Formats: sequence, C-alpha cells, structure tokens
Amino acid sequence: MERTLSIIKPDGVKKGLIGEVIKRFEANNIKIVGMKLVKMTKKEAKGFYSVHSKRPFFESLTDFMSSGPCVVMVLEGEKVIEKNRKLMGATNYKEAKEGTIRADFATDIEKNVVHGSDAPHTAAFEIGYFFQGIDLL
Ligand code: IDP
Ligand code: MG
Repeated sequence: MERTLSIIKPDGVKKGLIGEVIKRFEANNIKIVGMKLVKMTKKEAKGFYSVHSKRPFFESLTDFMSSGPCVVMVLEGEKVIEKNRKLMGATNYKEAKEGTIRADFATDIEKNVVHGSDAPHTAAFEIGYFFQGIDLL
C-alpha cells in the first residue's frame, strides 16, 4: 500500500470539478484517507513548491496556488502514486492523453486542475505539509 498527495487546484475548484475528480479516484479503486479545503497563503504555496523555486514560473505558480481554495487529499492504494499521475495526465494539457483529467479540463500549462506527488519521498513531504498522522484514517 502506498499513499500520495492530491490537490484539486484553485482553477479546478472554481470550475466546479471537485466531484468530477473525486469520482475518477473512486471509479479507479483509490481510497481517500484524508481530505480538506485549504486556502494557502503565498508563503505556504512557496514552501509547498520550494523544489521549483529557481524556475521562471515560480512566482506565477505560487500566486495561482494561493489565489483560492484547493481541495487537498491523501490517496491510498497499490501503486497509487503512478496511478494518480496517469489519471492526471501530462503537466502540459496539450500533451496529456485523452481521457485524463488535464486533457479533459485544463486550459493552461499552469492552471492544470490537479497536483499529484511524483515519488515516495515527495509524497511523504507533501502529505506531511498538510496533514498530521492523526488526521489520516
Ligand atoms: P506536475 O504538476 O505535472 O508534477 P511540475 O513540473 O512538478 O508538474 O510543475 C509543477 C506545476 O508548475 C505544474 O503542475 C504547473 O502548474 C506549473 N508549471 C510547470 N511547468 C510550467 C511552465 O512551463 N509554465 C508555467 N507553469 C508551469
Ligand atoms: Mg510535480
């Protein structure tokens, strides 16, 4: 069993995609073991995305991520990190495979609806950023 962090980003929440994204997780046998609505401050968004601090899109990305509420979830299942990344699709929605969340709903390389951890060590950091062990079922 593995765990990963999923975020429905501010654009996804604004577009009314919370139910749609969760429906896809449930339909793919992914269990939600933690969930909350969070409006990050700019500082919290910078801390979350600190691996990207040297990238040219860092300022814009952290403005966007702190622009409105996100749904933050911990997903659990076998190979759930990879499974979630497949459901999400490529970072750039134009390159995302048909039927993925980003191909279906993203409109912008930055505003791409969802976040998902990309490896066990990033999942551990990202889950710990938002949840304490006692919050997870
Ligand atoms: P990921 O979300 O698919 O893991 P990352 O490369 O980790 O993609 O980038 C984190 C987030 O930064 C992306 O989801 C997207 O919102 C934003 N981003 C990535 N590359 C670009 C870019 O070239 N321009 C603008 N925003 C970008
Ligand atoms: Mg990433």
